[in-house]
Amino acid sequence: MQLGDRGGKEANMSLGAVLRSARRPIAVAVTAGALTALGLGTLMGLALPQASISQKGREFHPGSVSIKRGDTVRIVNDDGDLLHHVYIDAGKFSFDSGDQEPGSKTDITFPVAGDYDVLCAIHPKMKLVVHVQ
Ligand SMILES: [Cu+2]
Repeated sequence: MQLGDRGGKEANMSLGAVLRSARRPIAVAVTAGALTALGLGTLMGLALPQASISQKGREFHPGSVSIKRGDTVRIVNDDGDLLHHVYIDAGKFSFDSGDQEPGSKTDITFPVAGDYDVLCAIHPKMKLVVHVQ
C-alpha cells in the first residue's frame, strides 16, 4: 500500500500506534545511553569534580586549591542573590563562565599544568588561585 492511498486521519492514527509501540524500546535505549555516558564520564574523570569552591560573601572559599592536570574544579555560587562571573585569562588556558546565577554550579576542567588566577568579572577583589600540577 502506498502512503498516498491513506486518508489524513488514518495516517495520524498509524503514527500514534507506531509511537505507542516504540515508546518502551526508546526509553530503554535512552537509559542505556545515559548509563554509557555516565560510565565514560567516570572513566574520563568528568562526572565528579575533584575540588569544590564556594562563592560566598564576595569571596572564594577556599581561596586556593591544588589539583592535577585534567582535574575539574566546581564553583558554586552560594551568595543568596548575587551574580558572579568567573573567568580565566592566562594565555595557555582561558575560560569564561558567563553570568553565574545564585545557586548555579560552574565546572572548570584544567587541561594544562600551571598556576591560574580565577577572577570575577563583577567583583574585582574576588580571586581564586588554582595550582595545576
Ligand atoms: Cu563575584
